[in-house]
Formats: sequence, structure tokens, C-alpha cells
Amino acid sequence: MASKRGALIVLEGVDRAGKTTQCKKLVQALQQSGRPAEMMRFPDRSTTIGQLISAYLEKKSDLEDHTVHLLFSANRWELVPIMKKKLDQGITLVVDRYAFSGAAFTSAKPGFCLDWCKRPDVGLPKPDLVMFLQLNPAEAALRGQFGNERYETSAFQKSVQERFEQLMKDPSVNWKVIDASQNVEEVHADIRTHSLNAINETQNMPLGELWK
Ligand code: Z5A
Repeated sequence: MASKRGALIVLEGVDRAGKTTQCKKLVQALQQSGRPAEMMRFPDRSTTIGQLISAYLEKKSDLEDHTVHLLFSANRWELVPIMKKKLDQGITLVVDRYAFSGAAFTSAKPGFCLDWCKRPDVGLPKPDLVMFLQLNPAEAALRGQFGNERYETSAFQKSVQERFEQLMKDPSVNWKVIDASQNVEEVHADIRTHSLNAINETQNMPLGELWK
């Protein structure tokens, strides 16, 4: 019998929902229970493409909106060979933002439709589980002010939230909504339960292709 593959688990959510905190905790919990797991994040600012994106987000450079959208997607595609290799080796990948952020953020800009925004990411490795950390703006505000990066304004984040809600209507993706207003341990418990289920359910199934 072929060896079991790792699961591809994605955390999405609005600004300050706790994605990074929870990705780290999940990887630690999986590793402590003897399950190989690693964290990834998008954008991955360490690559040449990622550095272009990082300068754009930090407002050190300007890029045309279609161009930066395609760079975000290229940043995912360039890591697909590594992702597939790790999943084949039985390593579960816990990913902080993925193609859903790509589609939600660009389609929140004037003149972009969700369908166009999804296209460049069609065929990416399909997550076995996508958890959306739900947090309303008032609760997010209690966690501190917006940072200084591009997109960190309340009006834009509201549009992004609406686009995520549209994306979550797609039944071809295994979405779970997590109440991110709970304390860190309660959120982690929910995320761990969904993740263990996904790992067990998908370990003998082939990896899917996103939005295909
Ligand atoms: N973007 C895009 O346009 N296109 C794409 O394709 C992709 C991304 C992939 C990348 O930002 C930006 O790029 C992002 C989307 C866009 N723009 N925005 N906005 P990033 O990934 O570098 O950073 P971020 O995702 O925006 O980080 P974040 O949203 O600010 O944070 P978070 O990861 O969700 O939360 P956190 O860092 O874990 O926690 C935030 C604070 O809350 C921190 O002080 C924690 O201690 C606290 N926290 C966390 N959990 C709790 C609970 N449960 N209770 C109380 N306090 C908590």
C-alpha cells in the first residue's frame, strides 16, 4: 500500500483574526502528537517574486493592480513543487493565507470581478480544509490598530470580508468557519479538531486541483 500523504490545511481570515498565531500553534500541536507538519505562508516574501510583493505591500514600490495580482499567484505556483514533495512525504502543510486571499483582496479593488481573480490560481493544489477565522471589525480593533501596510484600512477590509463570504459559498471547497473572537486556546481547540478530521479523512485520497 502506498504511504499516506500529508494534508493541505489553509487558514484564511481578515486582518488580526489570529491566522499566524493559530498556524504556529497547530503545527506545534501536530508535531507534539507525532504527526509531521510544517508551516508555510503566502505571500512568501523570501523569494525574488516575494520581495517584489513585499516592497509593494510596504508601499516602497507601486505596481499595476493586475500585475501584482499575477505576482501573488506566481508566488504560490513557484512553491507548488516543494508543497507537493512535502505532502507526498507525509508532511501536513499548515498554510497562512492562500489563493482565497488572492481572489478576495484583488476583487475588492474597483474594476475586478471574482471570476477573473480566481483564474490564475485554477489548478493549484487544492486544500483539504480551509478554515476562515471570523472576527468582526470591533473585535479586531481591540487587538490593536491597523498596521501601515497597503490594504490595512477598515473600508477595504470590509470589502475583502464580503468577497470571502462569496468564496465560501463554493461547495467544492471544504470551508469551516471558526469563531475567532474566542480566546487563543478555544480557537486552537476548534482548529485542531477540524484539522485532525481532515488529516484522517484525506490521507489515502489523491490531492485535488483547486477550482477545477
Ligand atoms: N494578500 C493579497 O493581496 N493577495 C494574496 O494573494 C495574498 C495576500 C496571499 C499579507 O499580509 C497581505 O497581502 C494581506 C493580504 C494580502 N493584507 N492585508 N491586510 P501578511 O500575511 O503579511 O499579514 P496579515 O495576514 O495581514 O497578518 P494579520 O492579518 O495582521 O494577522 P493575523 O495573522 O491574522 O493575526 P496574528 O498576527 O496571529 O494576531 C494579530 C494580533 O492579535 C496579535 O497581537 C495576537 O497576539 C492577537 N491575537 C491573536 N489571536 C487572538 C485571540 N484569540 N484573542 C485575542 N488576541 C489575539
